[in-house]
Amino acid sequence: MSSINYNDRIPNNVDLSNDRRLQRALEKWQPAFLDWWGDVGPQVFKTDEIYLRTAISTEPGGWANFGHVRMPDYRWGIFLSAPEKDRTIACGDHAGEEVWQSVPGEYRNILKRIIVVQADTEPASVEQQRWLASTAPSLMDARNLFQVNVEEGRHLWAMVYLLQAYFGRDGRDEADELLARRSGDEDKPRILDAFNQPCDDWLSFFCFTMFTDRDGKYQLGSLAESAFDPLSRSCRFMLTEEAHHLFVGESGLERVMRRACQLMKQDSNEDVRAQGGIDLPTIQKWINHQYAYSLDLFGAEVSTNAADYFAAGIKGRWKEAQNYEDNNCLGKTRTMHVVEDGKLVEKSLPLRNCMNEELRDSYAEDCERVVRRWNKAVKDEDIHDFEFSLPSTRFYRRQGDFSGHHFNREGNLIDDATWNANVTDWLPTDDDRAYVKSLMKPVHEAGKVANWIAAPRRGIHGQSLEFEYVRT
Ligand code: BYC
Repeated sequence: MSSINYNDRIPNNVDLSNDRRLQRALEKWQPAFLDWWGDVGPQVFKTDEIYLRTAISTEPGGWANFGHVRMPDYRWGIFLSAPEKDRTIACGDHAGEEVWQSVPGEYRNILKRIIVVQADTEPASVEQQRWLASTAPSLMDARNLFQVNVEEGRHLWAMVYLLQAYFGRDGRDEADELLARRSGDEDKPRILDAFNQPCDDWLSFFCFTMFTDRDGKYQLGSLAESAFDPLSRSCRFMLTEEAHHLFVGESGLERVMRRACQLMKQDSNEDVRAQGGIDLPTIQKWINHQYAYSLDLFGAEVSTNAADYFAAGIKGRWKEAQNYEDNNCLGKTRTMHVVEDGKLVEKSLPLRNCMNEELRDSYAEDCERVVRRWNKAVKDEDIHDFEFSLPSTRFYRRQGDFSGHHFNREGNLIDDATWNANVTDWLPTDDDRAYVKSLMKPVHEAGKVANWIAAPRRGIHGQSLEFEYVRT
């Protein structure tokens, strides 16, 4: 099951050639996908050879092959992790029962909805990032961007396979719609807010891969616990690819931070901007912004949808089967902050209704771990009077229970006047954005790196920084 058939027009390990109907449907979708890629995928180095990894197996270790590929020739395929023997449902009312190999009628709509939402984010992010390579700070960074993009394309394939294989005509229609919506489009936007925001500077890209791709990690992790086994197996393999995306974000931001520290020391007034870098407080503002947008992607704090998904066994918590003893949670409660009569108060609520918040907690802890690593890097660079921190999960939210109110970075409820007096210290201003944009000049020469970012410590797959990551 784990070996991939590369002779098929669509590489796969799902025995596609034995399901002629599905194969035909996917082969019909394939040229539409390639047209979409040409229209709104990467618009720079479009047909040059990029040093990319391609999945060739789903075995842990040795699953990827590295080589130069023109992006339109990338072999996007359908790969599911090997089935887990005797896997049972991880959570909810059916916990312990055998997992589903087909879609139960009563859960068809919610499963389809979740798969469509997940699927929609994948092409959206490619669209958001389509011009970024024109200002890449190095060719290795351009290559990393393209690696992320082709794999988001493959994740779209993973979800489109599920839609077409398990949801009949509806699924085929949804697959077409996924290529029709556009990030930021007024009439046909992408489904979730964070995927309609522009991503047109590299600080935003690194924040996106650090924080928004990390939401992806947690959502995929929660779907990897799903009772619908083909969804679980798709997500398990997607998570393998996702790890590199998070590395791109975390290490990219760390390089911008290190460079800021180095430039601080070079300037007699510690003025990083005077030296053409991005100062630490500006980086913190970008972090505040993207973290808040990414927290929104977990849904409302108190959600009957989330309770229903958990009860059905469709979404679990992070590592549900491994980390939690009580996988039913009926009758359990948790304390949540809610705004009542203009005050922030604690309230005890049924745990099943708080499942979005449970997942958001796991995500926030993971982000905190990265912030600790960044602060260590700042100290390593001999700067001792600045520390990065994450704002409260209530800060600057536009979805969920806190979206109608203002909170400061510590999570205290504040009035409009206090918000207005401080917002320029907390979030990027137009001037900050214009400044960061002014630094976005391409460095498209092998081995060179822009002034505002430190060189990476290592190249990709054992190659040096001088390696020809993009062959024009
Ligand atoms: N924007 O009860 P709630 C990734 C809507 S990223 C707009 O909380 P639910 C990636 C919601 O639809 C991971 N609308 O809803 C990263 C609902 O509307 P309806 C993507 C929002 O269903 C980087 C209403 O508000 N994967 O992979 O519990 C690059 C009530 O909310 C938003 C998934 O998201 C929002 N942010 O929670 C590439 C997993 N939030 O139905 C890729 C699949 C909520 O009442 N999705 N709403 O009209 C889900 O599990 C859930 O749909 C959500 C929402 C967690 C997103």
